[in-house]
Amino acid sequence: MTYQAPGLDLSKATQGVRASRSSAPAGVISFKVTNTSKDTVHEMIIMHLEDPAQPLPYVVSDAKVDESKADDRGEVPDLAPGKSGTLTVTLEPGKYLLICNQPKHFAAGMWAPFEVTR
Ligand SMILES: [Cu+2]
Repeated sequence: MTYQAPGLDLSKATQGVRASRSSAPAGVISFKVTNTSKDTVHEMIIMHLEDPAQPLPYVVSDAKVDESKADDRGEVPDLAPGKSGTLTVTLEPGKYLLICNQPKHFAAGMWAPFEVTR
């Protein structure tokens, strides 16, 4: 996959982000996010992909996507296990990635593509 960070082997991914739908029309979009894990804090960040062919900027020493260099469009921050949160944003057409950026989680497979259509 083109979304993985350089040097990461996602074939052993142990975590994931599952979106109930993979696209939505442009405009106001609400995300309801639930952390279905039993013991781990997760979050959900919407990253707009300027160039979907390029991987997100990744800081290996932090084991995180570099949020300051990515096009962050909003997030549901730290959700305790079993908790839910909502986020309403206005998105223009394009390719996005829904990620969890707790340390090591992106590399463990916590991302899902999302498309905003016209
Ligand atoms: Cu996570």
